[in-house]
Amino acid sequence: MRNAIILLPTYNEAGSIEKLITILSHIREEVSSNWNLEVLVIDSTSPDGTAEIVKKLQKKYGFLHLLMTKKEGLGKAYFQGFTYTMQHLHPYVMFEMDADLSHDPREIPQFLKKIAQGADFVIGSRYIKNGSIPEDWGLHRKIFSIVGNLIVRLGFMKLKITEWTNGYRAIKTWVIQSSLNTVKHYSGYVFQIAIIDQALKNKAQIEEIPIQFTDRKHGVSKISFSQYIVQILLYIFLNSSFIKFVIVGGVGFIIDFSISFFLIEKAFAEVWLATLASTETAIICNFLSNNFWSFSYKKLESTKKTYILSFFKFNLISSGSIIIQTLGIQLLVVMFGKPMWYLYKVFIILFIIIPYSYFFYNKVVWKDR
Ligand SMILES: Nc1nc2c(ncn2[C@@H]2O[C@H](COP(=O)(O)OP(=O)(O)O)[C@@H](O)[C@H]2O)c(=O)[nH]1
Ligand SMILES: [Mg+2]
Repeated sequence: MRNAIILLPTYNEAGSIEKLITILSHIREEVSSNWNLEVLVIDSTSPDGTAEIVKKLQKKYGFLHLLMTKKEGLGKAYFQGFTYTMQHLHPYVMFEMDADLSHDPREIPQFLKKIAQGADFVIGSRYIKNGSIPEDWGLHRKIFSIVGNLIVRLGFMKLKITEWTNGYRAIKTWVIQSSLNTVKHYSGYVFQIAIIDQALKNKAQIEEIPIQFTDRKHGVSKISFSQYIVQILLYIFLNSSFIKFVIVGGVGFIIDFSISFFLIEKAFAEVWLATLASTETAIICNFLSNNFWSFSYKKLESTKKTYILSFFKFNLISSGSIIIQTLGIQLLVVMFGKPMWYLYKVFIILFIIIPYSYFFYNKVVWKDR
């Protein structure tokens, strides 16, 4: 029988913890033919006596564990909870779950079903079909949550994952193990985003199921999205291979342009020769920067053969983008006239060249293994 451990971080959840644990005891029965479900409450010494309630319940429920921590935020509490669970409770899968009843425990069996079917990481999403956020949320809270998740999706160019910030998830132990050293440096929503990002980089199979998020009836929220917005943007900027790829492309353009300019204007080289030299230099720079920076987590095997072959493919993809750009811009000039050529160029780069190159780099050169 495999162990599934539900981690419940609490800070002042005296109003909901007993009800939640009672429901969890029923869920434990419900899934007992396949899973041994246990619960770990990670309480950051709540002044409202949450831990006392848990201690009282422990007399009744043998599956209930309690870890006391200092008040150092949600990320730290989860880090300590994961570490404790792996040391003492032999988990096969660990759940992140809020203790304020915003996350409906009756959805747990669906998470477990996905895990049993082979997923490594199941995200409870409010933003896929049949998922929901509370209707009575204020407009600013709705916007923060929706736009926030959209920014993360686009920032990482991982459009399939719709939910990055909400902490209702089932994660296999190996996934946590392989990312804990990195994610422990983050807090709040950034911690939640970092876990998904690291899991993707470690090639975990991630799936989403719809959840209905309900507002807490007791107590108050301790984290606000706006508080973390700058850290979230910073995390994306420093960790998204898509953003790095865009930066590399931009630098490549500057290199290409500068060399051409120098050779043509100062060294009086033939235009075609200068163009050949500058584009190929930019391609080499891009290839190396992408390999060692943008896609460093899946960088090429360092054998001569792999390098030469991949570099050849990279050149082909780059030549493709030159052809697309040339033909595209000519087509638009014929259709709409010449004066706006620079707008066409920007448009083609943003909406055709960037998606095209990113797609083929990921599918042909730096393949997800
Ligand atoms: N142990 C611990 N739990 C926390 C801390 N901050 C928040 N939590 C818990 O994390 C869960 C989500 O927090 P909540 O304030 O409801 O955030 P929201 O749902 O995003 O508004 C709840 O169960 C909180 O009690 C903390 O510093 N330590
Ligand atoms: Mg909450």
